[in-house]
Amino acid sequence: MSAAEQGRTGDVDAVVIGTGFSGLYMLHKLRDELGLAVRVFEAGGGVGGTWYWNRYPGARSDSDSYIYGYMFDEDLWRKWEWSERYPEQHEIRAYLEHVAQRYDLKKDITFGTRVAATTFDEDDDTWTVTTDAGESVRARYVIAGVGALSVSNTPPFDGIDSFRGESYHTGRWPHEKVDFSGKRVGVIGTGASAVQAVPLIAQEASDLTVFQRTANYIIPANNGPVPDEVREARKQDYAGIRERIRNSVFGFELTLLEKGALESTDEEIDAVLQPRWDEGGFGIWLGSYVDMFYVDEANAKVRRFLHDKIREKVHDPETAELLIPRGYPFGCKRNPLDSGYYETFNLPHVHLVDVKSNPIAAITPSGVRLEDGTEYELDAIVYATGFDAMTGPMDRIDIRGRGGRLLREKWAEGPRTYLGLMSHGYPNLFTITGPQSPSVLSNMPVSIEQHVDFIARIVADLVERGASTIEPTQEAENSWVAENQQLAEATLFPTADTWYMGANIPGKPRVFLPNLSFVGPYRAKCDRIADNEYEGFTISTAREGATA
Ligand code: N01
Repeated sequence: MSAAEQGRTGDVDAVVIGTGFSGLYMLHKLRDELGLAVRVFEAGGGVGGTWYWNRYPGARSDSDSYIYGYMFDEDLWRKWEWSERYPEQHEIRAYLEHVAQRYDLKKDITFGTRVAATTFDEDDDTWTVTTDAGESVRARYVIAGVGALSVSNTPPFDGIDSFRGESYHTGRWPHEKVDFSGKRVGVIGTGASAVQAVPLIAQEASDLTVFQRTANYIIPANNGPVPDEVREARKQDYAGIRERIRNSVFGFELTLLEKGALESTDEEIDAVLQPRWDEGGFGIWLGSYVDMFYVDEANAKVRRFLHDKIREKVHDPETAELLIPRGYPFGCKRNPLDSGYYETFNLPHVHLVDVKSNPIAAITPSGVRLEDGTEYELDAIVYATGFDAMTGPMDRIDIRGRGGRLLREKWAEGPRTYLGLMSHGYPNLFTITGPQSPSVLSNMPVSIEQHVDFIARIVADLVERGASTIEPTQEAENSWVAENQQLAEATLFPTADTWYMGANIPGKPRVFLPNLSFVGPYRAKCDRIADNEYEGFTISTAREGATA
């Protein structure tokens, strides 16, 4: 019997959920490198995950394209050409389609099918995965590549179904082009999706009203074609780039400064931030002052620079003041990158409405009504209202582990995991870039590759040993949960109402969802744990019980 065949039970060895960056690479790794039988279920009609659903105007990644892709295959990385500094949605979809074809992945993917439930059978250490089409598949391993931002959030506004015009959510955009020409459009929300969509919607709409609850710190993207010599130099530096992003803080080629903002004069700060502002991208956020994440006084020094920039860009002083974020620190709410967002508010047909001081009371048949009774007549409403982040995609699956315990009940007060990878009581169930891993605080493809490689290493080791399950101990999980919160509480992140904190969903527990160990150190920690006989995990062989 081959190593791959040892300890197999079930219809397949592994079920993978989702075909975004995570699921596609996981399938390739388990099937083509480990020789396992794998089934993949995908709710969408094609590959792409997040990029399959988020088709709103302007949708593109905020990571530079040369590092927004897989780096496990040098030939794939070298040969794929991105057209601009940041890849647009349709190009990312084309890239993932190309990946699916290159590794012949589609034959093992069932599209248009959502995993509804998965239940662990303690008698034979397998999971039974059930789909919304009524199919059941038994597998030893289940790997959730369900994405961090895949459950869209539409606030339960009164009267929402009464609206007679068109309604859209950025995270569930139609496949055909939506034409806003000559229409009065309302956009609710001012997060990264709205910031990308608003300038383009404004080009078509006859009248655009943006309903803003919280102003965001928005940094220029500075998108455009990448000069040939820069592209060529990067092509020559595959190994260097790969090494640097794998060992970086956030998965980018950005390094935080040693000298803090607190020790710097305003002139010195301007001299540091201005080139980063001109360069565009996340340099101001993830490649400047580390103390701004920990000390509000340091953060205020960076905020001063950013507030001045908004006043420079927006002509109407009242609108500029409304667009200036207040009451929370820069960098602790995901700051969007902009391609003309602020300038859009200089157009006569674009209006900004503050729905913090005067919240939306209801959606009416003809538009939006605020609490003070003001009505906005609209032909279309765009809900750019975000996602039930990180835990939402796991919560909507009926996941039952040992003793039939529902994962969403176990996580009712916030996620409980070890390494953001597994949860005690749910053997052989892995989450790729799940809650309590660096995930959304990094350039996602880098963290996805690390998790997929790590999961594949674990599975290969289990197969090699003839082991049937791996599961974190209760103690290891408790310490990871505690460490996760301690790391967050040392920073200013918990002081902002963000989806990082679950604060965007009414009733969701206020817990910091990602992990602040940082990309390089987290990778090293995972490797050390595996080298150290999977410290914090219990590995069992079938019928014999615990062995390690
Ligand atoms: O969602 P969001 P998003 N009444 O949650 C507002 C990633 N992403 O889709 O801030 C009125 O950021 C809400 O207000 P507030 C990226 O990680 C990546 O824009 O909660 N308003 C907010 O303004 C990003 O962070 C890219 O006060 C309400 C907005 O809706 C994440 O996805 C591109 C409201 C939601 O903003 C989510 O971004 C796009 C209410 N009841 C997105 N409820 C890339 O570059 C909510 N809002 C890869």
